Amino acid sequence: MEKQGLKVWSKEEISTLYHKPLIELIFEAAKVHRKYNDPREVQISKLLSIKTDGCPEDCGYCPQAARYHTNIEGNSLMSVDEVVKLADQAKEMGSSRVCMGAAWRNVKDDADFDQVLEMVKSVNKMDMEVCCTLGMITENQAHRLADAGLYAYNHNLDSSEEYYKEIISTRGYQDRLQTIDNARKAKLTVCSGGIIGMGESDVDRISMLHTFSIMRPHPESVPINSLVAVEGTPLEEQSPVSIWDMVRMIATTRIVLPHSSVRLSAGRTNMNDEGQALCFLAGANSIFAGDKLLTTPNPEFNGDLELFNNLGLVPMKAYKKGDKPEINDRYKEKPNTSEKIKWSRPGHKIARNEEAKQVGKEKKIEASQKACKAK
Ligand code: SAM
Ligand code: DTB
Ligand code: SF4
Repeated sequence: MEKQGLKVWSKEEISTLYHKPLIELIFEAAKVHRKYNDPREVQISKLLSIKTDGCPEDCGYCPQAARYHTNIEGNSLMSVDEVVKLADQAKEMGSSRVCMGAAWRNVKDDADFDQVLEMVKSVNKMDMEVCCTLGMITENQAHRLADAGLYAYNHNLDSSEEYYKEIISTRGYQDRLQTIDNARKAKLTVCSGGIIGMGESDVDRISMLHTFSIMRPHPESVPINSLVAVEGTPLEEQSPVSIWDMVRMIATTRIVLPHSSVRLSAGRTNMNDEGQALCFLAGANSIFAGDKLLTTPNPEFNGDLELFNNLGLVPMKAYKKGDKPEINDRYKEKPNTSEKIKWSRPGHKIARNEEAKQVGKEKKIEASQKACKAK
């Protein structure tokens, strides 16, 4: 059965696919990949953490949640000039897309948002695809981002609706879906994916893919992250996912979402070149390049270059579909104040999040006592 030209997948069908012998699954995914993509092209994207750390949310995987004690360096919102400088360096190194991330729960209609809109406009003018990931956004905010020249909005579902409750208590899954919908209403392309290795089951991974598969249209981009377990976060003790799970997830995503760009995202420092080669064979269309993701390490650029050369991969150009957004200066207009959205806050207790928060509190007290003594 098809809906709007796309196959309607049942969870059982996705499960059958996911559990195929890996060698068969990779072959099938590679065939789909060749049908819709040039298999030699891989997009190089650059992540910029435009506002780091101090986030009010309790995402169990995230080193930027203020309540956990992690050793990352925070920064307030970057200047537009700094963003342009970094985007320019990334372009020199073959990046055709810049993804700007902010450690926010949701966007507020304030001077910081105005500054982000200027960043979007500036990077669009550099002929790079611009993506933002700023937390939850309203429809009006999505329109302003689109008018500033934003190409994609990233908002991950991260896991199944059921498992999401085990990871985050400060916001609900429905709000994630609402934000994706708001981005769609503004005709932004959607980037939404997930993380594997958080202790979820295969059923959760399949359920997340099913949620993407029933979206019309499918998300244009689907990042697959493997958890980077950071000390101080509730998930610090999770062991790394096996490369076979990563390849399996990428291959299944490629088949279920044949038109989407499947992004091999966080977790590459745990993968060798051969493992990554299998991910490209199974349909991965992009990587993040540069030695840092948002806050955690990523492979060195020269190593990636060597990998591209060895495999005969070439960096993909920006706006391959000829769909560069035009800038409309109405993005500078004041927000629509009649738009009142209340994002939810489930507030249930997640034991490991509570524990990490308590440790965080103790570490902060310890640090301030040390600072007092040193004076
Ligand atoms: N605050 C915004 C939000 O949560 O939507 C945007 C930034 S947030 C860091 C973007 C995404 O990074 C998350 O949805 C998650 O998928 C990914 N991420 C964060 N920490 C991660 C980790 N330790 N390992 C893998 N992916 C991670
Ligand atoms: C996505 O799915 N992965 C990227 C991007 N979208 C924003 C972020 C990965 C972050 C990994 C942890 C860190 O470096 O803080
Ligand atoms: Fe905040 Fe985003 Fe990190 Fe969650 S994932 S704590 S919302 S920065």
